[in-house]
Amino acid sequence: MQARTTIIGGTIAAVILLPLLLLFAAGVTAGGRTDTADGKLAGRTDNVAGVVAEPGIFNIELGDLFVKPGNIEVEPGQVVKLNVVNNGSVRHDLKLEGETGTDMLDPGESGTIEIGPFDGPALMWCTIPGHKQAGMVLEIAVKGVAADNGHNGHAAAEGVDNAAKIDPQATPAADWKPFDAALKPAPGGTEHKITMSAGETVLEVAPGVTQEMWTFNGQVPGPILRARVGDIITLTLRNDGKMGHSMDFHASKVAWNDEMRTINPGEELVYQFEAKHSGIFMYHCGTAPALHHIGNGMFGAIIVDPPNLPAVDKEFVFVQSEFYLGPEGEPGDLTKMQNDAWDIVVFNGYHNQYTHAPIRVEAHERIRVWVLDAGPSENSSFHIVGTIFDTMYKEGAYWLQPDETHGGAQALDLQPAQGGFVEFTFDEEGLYPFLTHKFSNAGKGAMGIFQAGDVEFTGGGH
Ligand SMILES: [Cu+2]
Repeated sequence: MQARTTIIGGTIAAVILLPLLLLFAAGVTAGGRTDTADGKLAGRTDNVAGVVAEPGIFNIELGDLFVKPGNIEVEPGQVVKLNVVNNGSVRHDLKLEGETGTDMLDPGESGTIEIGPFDGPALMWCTIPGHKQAGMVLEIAVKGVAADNGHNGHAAAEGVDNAAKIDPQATPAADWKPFDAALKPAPGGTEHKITMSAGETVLEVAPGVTQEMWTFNGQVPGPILRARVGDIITLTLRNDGKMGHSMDFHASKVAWNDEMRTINPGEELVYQFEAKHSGIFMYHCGTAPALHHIGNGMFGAIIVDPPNLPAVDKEFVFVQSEFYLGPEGEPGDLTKMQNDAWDIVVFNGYHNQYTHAPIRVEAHERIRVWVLDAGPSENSSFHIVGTIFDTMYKEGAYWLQPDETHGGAQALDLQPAQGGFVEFTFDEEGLYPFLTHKFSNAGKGAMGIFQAGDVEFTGGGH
């Protein structure tokens, strides 16, 4: 009987959780666009989602992340009524050409709108960023009017590359400040109260190129946190943005449906955990499509020091990520994210950041560099030209420490959401480039320079 109970429990859990998990992963699938056949079928057989008997009235269901039916056909010149219900677990709306339509609907909420008349095809979509690209689109066709006459604008827009462009020769403005890679020791005490603000912030990602990044505390990466094994972290996350956001600390062991839940604009949650394991851990927003939120900058690192971590002269942290540029000043492109088509790869959120602002150290200093690969989808092979790592720590374990074998490591290899550190010295004064040794990415902005000693730096290293 015990076994049977367990199986039933598991089945129930699967039934409840599967839709939620699909939502969590929705960013990596082609999206939930309901096809024509499904829409028509729903219209004939289903009074919840589809066409009801009365002419000009349509029942439309919004879900995570779909609109059902995905298309309707209206009479020419007809004003139609849409009864829209949000059956999803996060907020959605449905607006004609993204402008007029329903209010933002909470889960379970519904609204009725009148739109039209139409003389040609039109599109409605959910205006929560990323949801349209994930498939939350309602296509409106007009009887007797060809669907493919260009009024639509949809297919045309997809074919145009209006993404912001990187100029590899450009240099930052005089008032530009690099992300400070220097790492401070963990703060004293064993309890750390942290407040973070989730939101959207237009940031420069390369000289003269800005994107609307989705951020923790308005920066990419988010704040670098540091603690010791056994410390208690209490985060208050406030959503100051215009869409739902959430937090997922990889350094924590907590229930996904509680601490990691999405909060709406204006809401707060408290996320408390004990740092039970050491390492450098990613944190990120997990709100659907998580790919879009991470790919658009909502990540950071928390370092939990291994016990007895030796003192060094200098410590730095680099968070590697890829960006998928949208139009200037707008969010990153979810379709590119789904296709692994990144435009730039960066350390600490800025194209070639530390070639523009080399990191000053001294020869013979012992240096520790922590590296996190935040992805969302690309690996890192962290290498420094001109030195060898005598210590390498990756994903909670030492891979290499100095001993009589004189072992040396040349690259710290990381997959997305993995991290570690390396230790080394520079034996001569001079310049030491660092990069991901996946060279195509080094050429896309994942490069920087250590300047050891008082040497002249003329810039660029070309
Ligand atoms: Cu988010």
